[in-house]
Amino acid sequence: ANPRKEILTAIKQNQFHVVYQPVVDAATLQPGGVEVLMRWHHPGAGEIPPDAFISFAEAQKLIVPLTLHLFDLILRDAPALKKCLPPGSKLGINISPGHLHADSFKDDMRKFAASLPPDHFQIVLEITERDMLNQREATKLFEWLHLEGFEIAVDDFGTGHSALIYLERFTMDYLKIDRGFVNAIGMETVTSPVLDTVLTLARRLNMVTIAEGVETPEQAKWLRDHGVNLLQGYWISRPMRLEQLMTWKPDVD
Ligand code: G
Ligand code: G
Ligand code: G
Ligand code: MN
Ligand code: NA
Repeated sequence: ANPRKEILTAIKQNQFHVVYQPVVDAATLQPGGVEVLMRWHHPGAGEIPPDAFISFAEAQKLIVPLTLHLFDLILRDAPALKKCLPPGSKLGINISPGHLHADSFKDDMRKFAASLPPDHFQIVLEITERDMLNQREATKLFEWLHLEGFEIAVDDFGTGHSALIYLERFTMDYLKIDRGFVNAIGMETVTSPVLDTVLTLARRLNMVTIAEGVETPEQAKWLRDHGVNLLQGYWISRPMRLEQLMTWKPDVD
């Protein structure tokens, strides 16, 4: 089959769904919001990994319709999300560079935000470092996003596209520390000097830090003790379907 058509068909036939992964306060473990992650269950091929279908959609110039579909899926869930997430909850949404730089981007964001229940969610756009290469464009776009009330997170920080200079040049609200760093906690005899330095830097730049891929209580403790603000990962919760999220409670004693 024509793979381009597969994605369009999948949108029409409702083969995509979303899952939600809680992001919790490092000290209290209380949820502050969720990251929305897209899933594709193909009737023949089964689960298609998001890395694969996202980069494929990018290459086929289908990332805009796919992200608009993601927005629709979130909007469908919004009334239920409003019931289980308190006012001010963060809604983290991954935005691909192909969409960020599309002509329709601002309009798409405005429409999506206007369709959500009013004054309830704080949208956080998760953007990777490599998407900020065009400096002038990114500066203007980030200013616009902030004026419109969106927040910005640098996603996957430290995965190889890092240019520390971007952190200083752009105003971004959150730094999401890639799970590669988190994974290494406890494996080295002396603790992670690079991660320590990144955290100091983030603090100096007034960014809120989020650790991704937290899988063990030891990692959570190390991160909390080193001043990381928020935690996300399997130790707290796997990404969940809406129905599970509705009854999910942090496992605090
Ligand atoms: O969801 P997973 O758990 O496997 O994510 C794998 C990769 O796919 C991550 O880099 C994640 O950011 C990306 N991803 C998952 N859902 C979406 C989405 O809705 N939009 C974009 N652009 N990327 C997504
Ligand atoms: O690139 P991005 O950070 O958006 O992708 C988040 C990805 O990380 C998703 O694929 C999600 O399923 C995955 N993830 C979330 N928590 C954990 C974890 O604790 N361990 C691992 N290995 N992956 C995780
Ligand atoms: O769930 P598991 O048996 O892996 O938990 C090991 C320890 O970590 C237990 O003390 C459990 O209560 C704690 N734990 C696991 N997840 C959470 C969480 O999200 N919040 C808190 N406070 N403790 C947790
Ligand atoms: Mn992300
Ligand atoms: Na990430």
